[in-house]
Amino acid sequence: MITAYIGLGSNQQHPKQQLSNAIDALRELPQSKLLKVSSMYRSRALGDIPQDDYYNAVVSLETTLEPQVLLEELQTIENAQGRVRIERWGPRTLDLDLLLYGNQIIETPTLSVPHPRMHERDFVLYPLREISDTDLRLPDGTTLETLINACADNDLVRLGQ
Ligand code: ROI
Repeated sequence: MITAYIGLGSNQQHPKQQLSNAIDALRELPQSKLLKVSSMYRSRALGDIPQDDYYNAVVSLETTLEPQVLLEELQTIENAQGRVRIERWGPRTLDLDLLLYGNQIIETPTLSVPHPRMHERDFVLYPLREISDTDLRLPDGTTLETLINACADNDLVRLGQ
């Protein structure tokens, strides 16, 4: 069993509902058990394209799915919730990012774990801290606390569950 962390984000078509539907779908993943769900957070859109605020959350799950298979399952959920990828940094109905897969480093053409931009995203790091053990580290040994201290503030607001 591996513990994986998944980041959720949405800024289109009732974002809170999108996240809640995605969490329901994640509960149904094969060979997996959803462990924890963070609070929801609202954050300003990162990137150069002006767009609506995002809603973000992070979940942990225990799984025996291989990372590539887990990625495909996440993409299936994204597609089922009507994701249309218009432009790379543009608005999205649902984004599911595989942030961490145990302590593994994965580099394939379709998958990079740890997620290469998680360290600059307060909307990933704070919810991750909420649901992880205090000693969570990246595979290279960096602590989550170190990442949080170095991360630029982006007006993150923690909402209720
Ligand atoms: N900005 C925020 N705040 N949250 C996201 O989930 C998010 N996702 C993205 C981009 C467009 C980079 N900006 C984001 O893909």
